[in-house]
Amino acid sequence: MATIVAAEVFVTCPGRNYVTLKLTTSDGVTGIGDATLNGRELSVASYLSDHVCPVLIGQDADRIEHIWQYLYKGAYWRRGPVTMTAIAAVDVALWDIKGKVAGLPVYQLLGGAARDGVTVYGHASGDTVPQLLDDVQRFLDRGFRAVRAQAAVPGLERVYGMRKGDGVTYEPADGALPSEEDWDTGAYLDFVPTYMAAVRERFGYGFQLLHDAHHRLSPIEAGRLGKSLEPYRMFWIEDPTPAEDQETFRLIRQHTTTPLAVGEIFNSIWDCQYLITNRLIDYIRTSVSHAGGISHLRKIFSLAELYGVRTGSHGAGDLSPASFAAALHVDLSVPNFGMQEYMEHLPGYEEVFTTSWRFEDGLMHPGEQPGIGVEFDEKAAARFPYERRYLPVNRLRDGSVHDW
Ligand code: GCO
Ligand code: MG
Repeated sequence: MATIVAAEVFVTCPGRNYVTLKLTTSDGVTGIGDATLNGRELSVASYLSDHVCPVLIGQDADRIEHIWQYLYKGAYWRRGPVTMTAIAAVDVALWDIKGKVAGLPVYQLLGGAARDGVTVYGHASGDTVPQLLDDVQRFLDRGFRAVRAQAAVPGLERVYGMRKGDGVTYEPADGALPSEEDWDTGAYLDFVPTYMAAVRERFGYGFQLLHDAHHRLSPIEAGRLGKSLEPYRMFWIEDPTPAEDQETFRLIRQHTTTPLAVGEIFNSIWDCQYLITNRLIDYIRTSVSHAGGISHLRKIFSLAELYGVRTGSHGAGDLSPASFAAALHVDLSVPNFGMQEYMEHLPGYEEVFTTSWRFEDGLMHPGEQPGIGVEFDEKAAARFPYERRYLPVNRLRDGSVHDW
């Protein structure tokens, strides 16, 4: 039996903050898991190093499900983003170790590849419609089969989803205190259909088109957005409402056939149960690192499979490469995979993380390296100390705080 002999937490900022858990076994095998919670990184780092790492020492590293249950039930205080991100990091690190011990990539341990590759969508954005169209072109030129389109809304200063400057990667967290964005739902609802029309007019229907409403709409507004986008045959609209009141999805469903994807801020199967079992969404879009790791995500996806709901793993750049790789292993192996976000990471990550995934012809593959296929260089990480950064706060024109 190999026991866990070391559990270490690293917080590093190569371009953006990432929290990484590294476990070492008595056989000298190491595994890593992502514990990054954007804008709240240190709370998970503390949860792990102050409360989880001490109880891991001496546990049998082979018993992934047992350790998951020990951390979930044993803490008494359940669920929530901090707890579930910490448990996810342990879970992924243990799957990484199991893969290395077996000499197999994790997707093989999950049943093998159910498809040749994982369809991913890229993030196109623009301050103007012509800029957005150029950006969509850039992704299509790179071979992407699916593109998310977001454009700045005329009259609003700063809107979710816009890349800054010439950077290739969108990054919402900035500022040592929260920056501010402004919002006007009416202007947004009028504008989005005009640029989706422009995208389809220029590029046609030979690729999948997606959009993220980022929790800003009421149910009836979400119904209106979905209806107005029907001519452009969206693959999905994502997070139309904050999804706290899940019964309201019935209202959205009554008004539109545009598919719905929800779940990036959900943390457990209990957050997903109602939407899935009532068939109120088309894609469950939870993440490996915020929903309890590979073990728990697989349960969510299996529940979804029973109800004809497909998967749509969250893959923002604020989930570290360890998290993204873990998602690819799950995506490749589950029967009901739908679509994986590939936001890409801010330049700088490759100084700290070595990855083995590959992108070819619009599909991604996690690679054949044993474990999750990501290595973490802790010496390099030490060169990039933590920098406090926040996600923005969003306000309506009258100054009230709105969902971001
Ligand atoms: C997405 C997400 C992200 C989040 C980010 C917050 O669809 O990728 O909405 O852009 O805003 O993960 O940290
Ligand atoms: Mg989103």
